[in-house]
Amino acid sequence: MATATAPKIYRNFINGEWVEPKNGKMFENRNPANTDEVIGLFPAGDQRDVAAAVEAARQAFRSWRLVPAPKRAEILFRAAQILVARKEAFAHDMTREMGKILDETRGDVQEAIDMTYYMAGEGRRQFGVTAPSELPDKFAMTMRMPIGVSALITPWNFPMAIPSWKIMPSLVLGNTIVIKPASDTPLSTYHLVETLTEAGVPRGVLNIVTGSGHETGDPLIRHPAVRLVSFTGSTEVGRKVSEACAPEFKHCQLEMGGKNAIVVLDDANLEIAVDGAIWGGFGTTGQRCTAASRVIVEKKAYREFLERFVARAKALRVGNGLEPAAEMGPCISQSQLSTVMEYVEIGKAEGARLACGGHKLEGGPYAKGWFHEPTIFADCDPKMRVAREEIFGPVVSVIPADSLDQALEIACDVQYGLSSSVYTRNVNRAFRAIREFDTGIVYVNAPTIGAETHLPFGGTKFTGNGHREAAVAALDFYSEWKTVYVDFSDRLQRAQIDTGAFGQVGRE
Ligand code: UN1
Repeated sequence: MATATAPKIYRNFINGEWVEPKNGKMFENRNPANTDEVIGLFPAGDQRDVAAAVEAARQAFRSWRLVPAPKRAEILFRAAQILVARKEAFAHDMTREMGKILDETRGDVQEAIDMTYYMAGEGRRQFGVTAPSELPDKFAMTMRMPIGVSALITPWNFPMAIPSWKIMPSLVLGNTIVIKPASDTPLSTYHLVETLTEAGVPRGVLNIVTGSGHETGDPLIRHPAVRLVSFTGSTEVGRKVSEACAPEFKHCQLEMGGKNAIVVLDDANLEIAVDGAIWGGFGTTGQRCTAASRVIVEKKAYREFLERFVARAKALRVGNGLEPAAEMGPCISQSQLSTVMEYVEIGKAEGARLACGGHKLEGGPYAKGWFHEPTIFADCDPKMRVAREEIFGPVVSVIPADSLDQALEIACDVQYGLSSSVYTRNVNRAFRAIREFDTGIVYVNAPTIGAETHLPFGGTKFTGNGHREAAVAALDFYSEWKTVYVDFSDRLQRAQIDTGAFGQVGRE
């Protein structure tokens, strides 16, 4: 396919230098709204590039870990300021490579700004605890230690925000990094790495390597010098990452799939429930792990909710995300569009009622992109595959429920547990839902998307492996606690055994 100008060539960033991959191979990054447009050529590296990047990070760790955390944080502050200044340009580039509309890519860059400022603040807040020892003239305290080289594997749906969730806590705690961004959206991660480098991150501390999961991601997480792996992506790949980390007990944090539900109760304000279902289901073309891909509606509200929801979905303007009128962009790739189309067929075959959409968009402004109509399946049975499996596209399944209890049971009866939502004006029912939802994030009267950076992010069951990103929670993943006892008694004192001058309280 033709392009007007020669595409820009990007390189890996290893040990402070922009370098070509050892094998000289490159891959294309194309605009999913207009596949004639090549955003750039990026290195299709292999394990040799990975090895060089890990070695740079290993060397750099020796000095970076000794830089005082408040000084590391100052670099993050500067980086956040640069991101603010370049927000519009970075958002524009992100829409070109990822497809989501400009409002959303501005939000993605803003989320990176928020996380960078937040973690910069943490540089002066790496508090441990001090505690009295049970023995006299003895003191105890805890402090955070960096872990070493961290390998970060990031997805294409939040190409700057999610890398920032992982890079910022890792850096401020004194770890060094090799990041491998998704091949569909490497440019936004480049922008972030460049920004941090400009802000003063020393050579070798932050390295970026692009390429396929097989050729670069896999050797990266398996490299013996990597001590920590953070991965966001599918549950299927997450399991492999987990298995690869297990033999060497690498710290491993996984953020995986979702099948998030909005529960609309009879007493809900239906207008805001519909607003929420539209934004939660079709925002980012449904390509969020937090997407509201199910809406469970109590029976008295069912007909009216569905009617309004379908009318709004039909009216959504699909188009190139750079156009101000567009409300929903394309799918990220041909294969993602094919997955969506396959699920439409699956839904129809299993008897879900196609209430709107169901086709890919063709011709005119859609001719060169991976566009699909906003699609709603109505009257779904919770056992249907479209109501249980993550589709990661603009497809929402609406499921009727007889009662609050049944709605909550349906909501929890999937393998994932990321986000959930309830629309109600009854405080008792809201608190019952908050308690019963088996997810890491719960919203009341708001959709399942929209997490903020100063609160923990993550999910239960097949969504995660017990860790949380963002907020103070991230600090616990990117550091180890060191517990320190200082005995200034000038004699041997035995914990649990020597009771000393303080008697026998509570002992036989
Ligand atoms: C994701 O979909 O992987 O809460 C992340 C949200 C965003 C982050 C989504 N702040 O929807």
